[in-house]
Amino acid sequence: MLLGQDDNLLNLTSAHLNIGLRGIPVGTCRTSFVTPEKGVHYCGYPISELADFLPEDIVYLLFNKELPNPEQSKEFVSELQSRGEVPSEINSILSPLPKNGHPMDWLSIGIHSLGMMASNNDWKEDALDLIAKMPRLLGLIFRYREGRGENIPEDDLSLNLVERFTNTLDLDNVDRNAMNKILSTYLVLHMDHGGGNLSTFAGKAVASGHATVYSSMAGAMNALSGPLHGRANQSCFEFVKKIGTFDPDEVEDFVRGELAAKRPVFGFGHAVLRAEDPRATVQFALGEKLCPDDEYFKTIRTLREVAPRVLSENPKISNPNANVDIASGTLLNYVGLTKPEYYTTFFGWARVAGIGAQIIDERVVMRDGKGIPIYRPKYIAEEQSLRHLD
Ligand code: HAX
Repeated sequence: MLLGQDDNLLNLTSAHLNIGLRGIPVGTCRTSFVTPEKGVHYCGYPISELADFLPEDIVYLLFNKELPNPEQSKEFVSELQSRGEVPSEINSILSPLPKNGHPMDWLSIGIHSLGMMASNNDWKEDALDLIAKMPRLLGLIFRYREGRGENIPEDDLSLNLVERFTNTLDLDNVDRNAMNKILSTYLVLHMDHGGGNLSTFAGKAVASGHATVYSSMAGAMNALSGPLHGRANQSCFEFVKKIGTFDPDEVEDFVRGELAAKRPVFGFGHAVLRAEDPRATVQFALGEKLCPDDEYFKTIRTLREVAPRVLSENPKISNPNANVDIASGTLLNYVGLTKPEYYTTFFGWARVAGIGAQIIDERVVMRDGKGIPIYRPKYIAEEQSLRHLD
């Protein structure tokens, strides 16, 4: 069945309905694209070439569509520092929130609250301000949620984004340099992933009605919090912990057991990629340098050898290789960020950059600066809803 004159041009049929818009083109994206072999590219650069950059440089890239030179990089770091102050009123909002609430719900409330206190009602100003305030907000969320609301260090605005977070968190007995390195890489790898992933799409859709960047981003974070989307990284590390061995035969038995029980083998497979995700490759290389003898790292090293072979036996599985989530939890855990329920908040922190840049593109750049109109996809009336027309 064709759906009408305009739809005819796109060869749309009823098979395209009620499938979550999968594969249906709805727009263009200026910040990133994903290819089956090399994964995500930011402004044309394959992600594998960007992994070691400072997160601030990649924010600059996503906003300006070119990498900064050393002077621009320095200036941009200072610009974000000057935007970083978080109003102290946020403390009394976060402190009474339910401690057993999911950190992603805290993050959404935190961003929304910042919007009420700090929005300038300007797309770019708000997007950059929010990026600059995220490290402190996230650090405060960790502290209040864990009952560590006393003696929080001042936000040191002379530090970079990642350092401001670890300074606020102020954990004892951790290697702060290793934590900063893992978080920097994590942020760069997760900042953007095309225009149609659920959280990015949701954020841009909310912004299309001219809600503020803060409200749009809170909506995006709610979308990201679902177990089928961003929260998969939490499940993935919980899965790795459950395996409890790095012996290849035992790991293979475990993988086969999960498949027989119709449970996913977390950390493997992808909707678009048809090779190992380069973001996984980068994190494995980092792990080999930092923590080759860590118990969980040994497990994922074995899993990386065993699972693709076992998953390949099922021809339905389009990509049996490792995805981005396989190693990130293991690395975060190794540097002292041991609670998987927080892992999606790091994902959210990173995505604020990509979603913010895409919101600006859609609001003030595209269509010769006119911006994209309010989102309004078409839904076809079902017979039931037409019943009273006759
Ligand atoms: N374990 C078990 N079954 C898997 C699988 C895996 N790792 N990967 C694919 N399959 C199954 C699918 O569930 C699907 O089964 P049905 O036909 O019964 O529905 C079939 O193989 C075909 O799937 P596909 O076309 O290869 O892949 P999809 O686009 O449907 O799914 C997923 C992609 C990532 C959701 C899937 O590979 C999966 O569930 N992986 C495990 C969970 C996981 O690691 N999630 C994190 C994803 C990270 C990410 O995308 N970041 O952006």
